Amino acid sequence: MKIYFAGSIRGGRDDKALYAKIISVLGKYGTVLTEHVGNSDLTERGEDGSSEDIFKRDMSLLEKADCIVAEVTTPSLGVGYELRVAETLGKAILCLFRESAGKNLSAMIAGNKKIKTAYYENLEEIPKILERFFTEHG
Ligand code: 6K6
Repeated sequence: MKIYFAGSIRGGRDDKALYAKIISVLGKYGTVLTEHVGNSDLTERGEDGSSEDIFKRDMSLLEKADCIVAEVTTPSLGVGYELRVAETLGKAILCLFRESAGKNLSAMIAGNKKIKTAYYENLEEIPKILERFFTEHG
């Protein structure tokens, strides 16, 4: 199973430690193609590499992926774009939204029947959510 993990970069790095933890749980189910999303050295300023190179590399990884798992609590244009591309490519899609953060999830995600959205409060709930998703899509 090739897993594309998506999380905010230029949209803001407040949840980067959480992304790293989710990526480590995802390792139980397959290869995470985008481990860099959890890298604590990546800042929202995005000075490493040209945007064009990043875009080309990520779109190619997304094509290779079997599914996409996105942490969507911190809103990110890039993650929203990746989700739409994943939908067009027919990939299985799981979004994770942390209700305890007090944010509002876009209706473009919450209202999309092609996207499974799991609402959670804390990290301890993630293993069960992933287990359910990969039992259905493994
Ligand atoms: C270096 C420093 C900051 O960013 C970088 C390199 N940038 C990226 N590297 C890899 N993937 C990226 C980068 N920027 C965006 N992405 C992709 O878009 C990731 O797959 C994320 O899921 C998503 C984040 O989008 P933004 O709009 O929050 O940046």
